[in-house]
Amino acid sequence: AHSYVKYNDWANIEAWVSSISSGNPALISRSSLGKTYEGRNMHLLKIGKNTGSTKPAIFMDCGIHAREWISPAFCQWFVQEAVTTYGSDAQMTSLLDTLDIFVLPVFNVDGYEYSWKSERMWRKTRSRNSGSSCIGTDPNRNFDAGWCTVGASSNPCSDTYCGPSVESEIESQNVANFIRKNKSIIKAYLTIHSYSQLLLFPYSYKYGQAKDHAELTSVAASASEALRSLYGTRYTSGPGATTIYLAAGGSDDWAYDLGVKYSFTFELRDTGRYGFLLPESQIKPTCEETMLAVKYIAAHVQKNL
Ligand code: 0X9
Ligand code: ZN
Ligand code: ZN
Repeated sequence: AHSYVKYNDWANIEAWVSSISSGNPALISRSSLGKTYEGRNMHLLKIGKNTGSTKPAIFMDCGIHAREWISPAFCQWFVQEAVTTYGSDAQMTSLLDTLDIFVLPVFNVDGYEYSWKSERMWRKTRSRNSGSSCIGTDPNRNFDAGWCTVGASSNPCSDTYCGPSVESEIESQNVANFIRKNKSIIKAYLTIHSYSQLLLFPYSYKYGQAKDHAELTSVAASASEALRSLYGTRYTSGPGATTIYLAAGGSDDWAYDLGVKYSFTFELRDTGRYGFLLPESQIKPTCEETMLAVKYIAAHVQKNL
């Protein structure tokens, strides 16, 4: 059965998508971005008060990388927190009255399922590679942002394989197509990973500063401070290239260069003690503290509409 304080497999997440949507028809509508390589549905939830007209929006995805289980757990937590605090929490209410938040609970569904059923440390998609017996592409090296120039591999057996071409993965295509189509309303792009306790913004494919560097630096620092205020968890924030490493083809850089100014990558808990195997006892505190950072960013977006 589904639980917010446990890691949920894909069957439980799909059941949750249905129940949370049907249980909150005034705030949630569901759709699909399309199918994955293996034919699973990329369920998308839109959370927001229906105003009868098109609202500006924030797009957030979780589970680009299969083994980062805390990430989908956060997307589920976020949706639940949004619907249960709407009407009582002034900030959440105002947010959902003004903005729609698109949540993709699991981006790399095939990989996620594989990490449950076969190989816990799987990262990539599950697509076949011609001329190789190695499986999968790193979806976060597959976007059109300096594609495969740096910090990515052209070897299909590598965990950071960039794929045979830009957006070769159907999952990347589905996400990129949706964001391109809704480019005029999407004001922020948030992508949730683990681990390392970082809040990153463009660029990662080059050392050059983003034109919004000053604003992004200050938003990321304040969001990290908000996160830390709950349990003292320390985050480092900064451009990807100088904060972790140069790595091209990421969704954050791609969204930013498309024109989505507020583009952030979260690397959730921890800093390596458990790494990807973060104990379930940390799901609740991790999600609660991350809510504060996401809400800070969302409030900043709202203020700057
Ligand atoms: O390397 C990544 O894709 C991310 N780290 S992870 O350990 N979750 O794999 C960081 C992504 C930062 N952004 C870009 N490289 N564009
Ligand atoms: Zn990741
Ligand atoms: Zn809460």
